[in-house]
Amino acid sequence: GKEKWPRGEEKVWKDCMRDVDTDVSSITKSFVNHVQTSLARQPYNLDNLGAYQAAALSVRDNLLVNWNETALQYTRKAPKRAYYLSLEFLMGRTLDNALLNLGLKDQYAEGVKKLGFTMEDVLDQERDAALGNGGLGRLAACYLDSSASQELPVWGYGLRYKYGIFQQLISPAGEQLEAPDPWLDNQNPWELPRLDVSYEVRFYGHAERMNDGTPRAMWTGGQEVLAVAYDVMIPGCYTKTTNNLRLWESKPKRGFDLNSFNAGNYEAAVEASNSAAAITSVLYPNDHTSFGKELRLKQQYFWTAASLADILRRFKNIGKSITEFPDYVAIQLNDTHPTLAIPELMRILIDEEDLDWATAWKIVTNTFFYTNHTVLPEALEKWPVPLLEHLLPRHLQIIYDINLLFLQSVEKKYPGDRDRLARMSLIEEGFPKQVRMAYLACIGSRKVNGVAELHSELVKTTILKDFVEFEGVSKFGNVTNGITPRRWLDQCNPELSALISRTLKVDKAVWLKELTLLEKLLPLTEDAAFRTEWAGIKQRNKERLAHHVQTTLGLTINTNAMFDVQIKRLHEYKRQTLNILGVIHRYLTLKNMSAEEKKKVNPRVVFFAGKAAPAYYIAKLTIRLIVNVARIINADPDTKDLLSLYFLPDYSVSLAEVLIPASDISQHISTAGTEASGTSNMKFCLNGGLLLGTVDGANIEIAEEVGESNVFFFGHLTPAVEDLRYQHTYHPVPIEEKCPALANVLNQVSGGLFGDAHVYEPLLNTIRQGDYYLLSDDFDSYIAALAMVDEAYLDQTEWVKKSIRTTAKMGKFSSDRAINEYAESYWNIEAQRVV
Ligand code: F55
Repeated sequence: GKEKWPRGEEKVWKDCMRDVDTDVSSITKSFVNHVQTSLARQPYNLDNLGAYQAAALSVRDNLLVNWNETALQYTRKAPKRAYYLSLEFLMGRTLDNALLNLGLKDQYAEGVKKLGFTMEDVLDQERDAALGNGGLGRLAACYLDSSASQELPVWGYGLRYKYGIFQQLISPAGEQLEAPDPWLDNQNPWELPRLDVSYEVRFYGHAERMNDGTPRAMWTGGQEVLAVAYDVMIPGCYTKTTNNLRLWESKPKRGFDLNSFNAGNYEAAVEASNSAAAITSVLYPNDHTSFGKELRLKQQYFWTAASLADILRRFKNIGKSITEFPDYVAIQLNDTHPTLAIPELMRILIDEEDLDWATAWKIVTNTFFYTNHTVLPEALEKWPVPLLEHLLPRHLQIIYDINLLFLQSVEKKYPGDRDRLARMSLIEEGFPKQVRMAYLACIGSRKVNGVAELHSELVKTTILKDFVEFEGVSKFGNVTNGITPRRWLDQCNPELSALISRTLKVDKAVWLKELTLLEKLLPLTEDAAFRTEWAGIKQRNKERLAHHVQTTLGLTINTNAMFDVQIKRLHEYKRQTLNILGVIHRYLTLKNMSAEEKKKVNPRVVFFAGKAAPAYYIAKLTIRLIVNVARIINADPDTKDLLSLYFLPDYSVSLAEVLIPASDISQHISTAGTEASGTSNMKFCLNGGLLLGTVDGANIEIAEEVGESNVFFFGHLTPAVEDLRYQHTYHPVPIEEKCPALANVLNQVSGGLFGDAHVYEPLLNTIRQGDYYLLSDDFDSYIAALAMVDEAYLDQTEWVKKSIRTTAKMGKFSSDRAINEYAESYWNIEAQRVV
């Protein structure tokens, strides 16, 4: 570097600067050092948790070395950077991932062993960082891994929730219970508190326009809350690049209000301080519903305001004119949750930077990019105007101004089209009026994208149709989701990863970053010895899962069965109910079989896992039904060797890492047109599991890659859905007539075969009446598809070939491909080599 050392003797500094520890003896030294000093513990009574903490602290030191060099490089070169704003980052565990990305796993394993521990036990001590609900949050985590691995200058911004997604317990009756997730309780070695990096964020108060011919206003009064930064290191795979995820914590501006305290109003004083801390206390556990709660809106503004202030401060340090902001900064909005960043940047540019409206709007609309993750109407965020007016009066003014100018331009293009104006207005009429956040995100962004081809088409033809017509189709694109092969193959399936490296004779440092190289596995489908190795790994992964279930739940699982897995958030559109009704159908069929017939049946073990939003009654009933069906089926001597069923509680990233490599077949069976993409479908396929699914989301692109003969598709297609729903409403046909097999299953549940007959009526009625998600339309073809899976599984040679082909064709679904598409076609940023 050209910089002068700030003080002292340069040589002394330089001699003392450390690099990454790579040899076993430096590793054990650093480990023991942390035991002695950071942890202040005695070696003789160090337990696994202590060993994890020492290992983590020593790995963290290595990450920080790289992290500092990366930051220095970005500051020196001042390249254009991208920021990923997401209310959720579902990171899971860090230690294993960091060791693999640093290429130090073997060295640490050896070091830890010398000190009397096993790597497995040590890794198992770590709690998941579960700051997300599901796919949207995990996607953000995969994208951070890929950004660092591709050496792209990308930072994440989110909230440091004190409690992540709730812990799920299952009561004896089979009900979901929720407990808090105090993930920070035993210290978090992966974050660096930056108590010096903080911003004040205002709420409430009043906004007064200046009336001086400028668009400016003054926003004063109200509550001021402090945002404090915590930085999480994001190591790239086999690169020095280590990016940053900055999470904000809220705290009161002053400890508590001394005036109230002295006046004897202790409660009021503490209350103000509590209300500041409350902002980042808990992740909202709802996926696919927007609840309109004030605290949630506070979270959204708190986080967008702090992040933008931080981004602007960094931009100002490079000394460019504010009009060049979009040349240095791209901001990706992960769904509409950070949409307030749009009026917030307008507020800063106008009220603080004194720009005129047009200049400010041009900057804003060249800075932001918006990703939509769903077309389900109940998931589209809307905020009541009175709530916004109360909490963020200045932002409401700006939103109204944006709307006015926007509608004027619409009126100009379509004179007199009142319906269109009402449809496109940012404000939905009603009591109360509401702000349509997806529309605001759309008009305030440079580009808008969906997350799989079909979904992106649906965005253009349904929720944003008018906007496509008005703004032109080129603003609307697709970036098909991806997953990181580091966590979702190398980390979760080390045996398969090793087999691939050995077979391709390519180091994993290469193919993990160039995943299309997996295609070279294709010829090996014809190699019997390779197939045997492949099948052996799947078998051992099934045994690993069985062992996990045995030790955590005390249940014994038949590992000679086909493993059939559906793991995802519980939701009617994902149709776990279709799956459980299919299981019941199989059970009833088995009960009616002769001993002779049963001999031809291949045993099957069905796994479910997933959380339901705490207020989602029907989804919770589905869990209850699954648990109670499992209770009956697993205890039935007539069938238990051929069919068993498990609901694994408290689904998490770490549990997924054990389940996914063990799956023979996984289910992705949403009603066509409802699952934007899905990402676990990609994870299963990457691990050689076959896919049973509907023609929806990324399933379609997976089938395009592996060939339709290697997936099991069923069900109606998207264009039929609207029609079928119309039929349900205006020409309903009783289930008995339409689908006798389903009617029979429903009647068995109603009749009490699985206990508590009355309990399930509301769930069964969603199918009998309306059947919005079309279970009765797809049931017969679903059962037929399950039979085809059974049939295919009988020919193990052909099955293993399909499995190898599936893995070989997953290259497209690396999140490296996805993040490079964002970098090139959206953000216009370039890789930065850190040496
Ligand atoms: C969370 C909070 C709200 Cl308010 C709304 C939605 C969510 C959420 O978790 N959404 C979500 O996970 N969406 C999923 O995103 C994935 C990544 O793009 C898709 O693969 C998946 O299809 C979609 O449902």
